[in-house]
Amino acid sequence: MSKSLPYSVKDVHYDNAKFRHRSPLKVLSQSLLTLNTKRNYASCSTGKFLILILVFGIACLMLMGTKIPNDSPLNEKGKVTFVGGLRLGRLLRKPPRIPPRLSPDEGQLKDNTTNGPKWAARQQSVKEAFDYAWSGYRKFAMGYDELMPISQRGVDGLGGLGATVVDALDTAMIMGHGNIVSEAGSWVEAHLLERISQKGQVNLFETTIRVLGGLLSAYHLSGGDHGPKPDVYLNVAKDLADRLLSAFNSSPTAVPYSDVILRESTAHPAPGGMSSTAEVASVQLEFNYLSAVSGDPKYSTEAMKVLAHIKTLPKTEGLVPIYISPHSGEFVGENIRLGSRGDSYYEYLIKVWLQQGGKMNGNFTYLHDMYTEAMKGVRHLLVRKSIPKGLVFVGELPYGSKGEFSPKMDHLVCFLPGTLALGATKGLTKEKALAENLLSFEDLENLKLAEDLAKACFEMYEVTATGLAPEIAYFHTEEYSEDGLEGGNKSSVYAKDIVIKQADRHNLLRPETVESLFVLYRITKDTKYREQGWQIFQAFEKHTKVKSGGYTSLDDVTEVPPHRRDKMETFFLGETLKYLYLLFGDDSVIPLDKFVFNTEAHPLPIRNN
Ligand code: DMJ
Repeated sequence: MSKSLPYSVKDVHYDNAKFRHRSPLKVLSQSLLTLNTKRNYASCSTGKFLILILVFGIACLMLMGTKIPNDSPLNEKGKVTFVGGLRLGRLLRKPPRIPPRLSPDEGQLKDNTTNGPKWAARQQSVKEAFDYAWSGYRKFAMGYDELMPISQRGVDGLGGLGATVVDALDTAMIMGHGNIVSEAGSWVEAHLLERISQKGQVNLFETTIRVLGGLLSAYHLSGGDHGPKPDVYLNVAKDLADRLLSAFNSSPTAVPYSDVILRESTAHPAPGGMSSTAEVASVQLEFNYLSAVSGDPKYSTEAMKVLAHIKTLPKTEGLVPIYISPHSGEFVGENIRLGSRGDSYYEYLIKVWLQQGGKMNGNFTYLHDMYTEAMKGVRHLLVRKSIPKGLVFVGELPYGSKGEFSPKMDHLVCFLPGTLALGATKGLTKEKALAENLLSFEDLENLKLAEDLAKACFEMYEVTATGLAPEIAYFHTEEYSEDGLEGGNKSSVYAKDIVIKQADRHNLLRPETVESLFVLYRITKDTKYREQGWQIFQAFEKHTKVKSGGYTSLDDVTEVPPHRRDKMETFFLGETLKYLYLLFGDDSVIPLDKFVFNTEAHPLPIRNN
């Protein structure tokens, strides 16, 4: 972990005590203290006398008050209740702010075996893998979007903004890779502004989540002791976002066009005219944060119009089609799925709400409502169990809720366990959220689904010969079966439950499963998620590492040795290795109740309360 991460110096002021329960006595004494020190109300003796009488009166009430019928001091929710339904705790619970500190349970976690030498060594292996991936990229492809590790050259598949450099930058910062931070940061400083002013077409979503998100996260995390000063990242981010804004300004509705010509600051729709729902609804974390740190509201205003507009559109139990028209502003078609083109719409509903302060900020309650309804819809319409062994998976409705159910699940859907768990506990550990009575029925349902789905996602790896997941899996159900399409690992208990079609057997080094394992580990503290992550990491090491440098995508995960593709996706450095590194490390690094990760794994701080 880089010592230079300035968690406390930018724009985050944490209140670890936000949700902590306190005894009424402690609250009383703290309130009294606060009155004394902060307001000086009690500087005259009459004031002190009055406060003493008040305290005495309240204490009597607490001791003698008529309790709810069964004579128990606690009602069924564990809260003290008095005559007339008056909850004194509520009156008194205006605790003074106390300095951030770890609660006793968090303190214990720091020095128990969860961070012993085994996990430190595994984390170090991930750091070395990142170094290896970066060295390959630097050697053959520096400044290109992606490395083609087999042909040992670079390729610009994302518009030519050096996407790997920016995607990798904050991972290097989090890992404390000073040299890589210097190399990547210096490249950004020397080249990126010029590139942005010269390049042509880029996709609004991809450029926002990878490049803008990467720059903003680097701005937040950078201490400036390696690479350029943090403001360099911010200035480039502003220049880029100013051009990307044309996607919003050119559209006749609140729904932005999908493509931007950077050098002209103009925008146009994708061929076919439609935008993807996930794409237009997954730029808000980045634009909001840019507005917060630049002081210019225009970025946030434009981006949030999209979500406010989608709120007004008709949905199917909270679920939405994967296409939306920037011309009419309406959804197009009936195809509902949480895989490609649908996924991060659901992710950003809850994450934007969290970013804006969650319950503390009433302006965004609609996002939480949309999320809650959508997850109910997922549980009702999309969740099924496979046969014979009963894996819980999320399928698709290609023709809407009246059409046939498809038991197809993209690997992309594996972001969902992490999002569900995060949405349930708001980034706290499950233990803490339970102890503090913070989980609603919905939250508990979602947490359970998160754990079940994470199992299906992990088994998508376990069931193949390489130990790596295919891009898409189908699940065997009463209505759907296909023989002879197994993953190649005969010893897997779920060999019969998971069907992998020929065309879907590739692996692009995607992050979604390890992302969910990371979030679930942080929230449940169940080490099985770490062990699963380690198993996946070892499979990447074994089958995707390229001798001359870097890692590569694969054509077919069901055969050994697998036929290799020739691409190292930027998200392998931006997401996959970052989540693995965090999974094996200390929980206090990028804590989940203080940061939200954008959909490309770039952490952005949660707004101050
Ligand atoms: C990433 O670019 C993002 O996570 C996006 O939301 C979905 N796909 C890739 C990684 O698989």
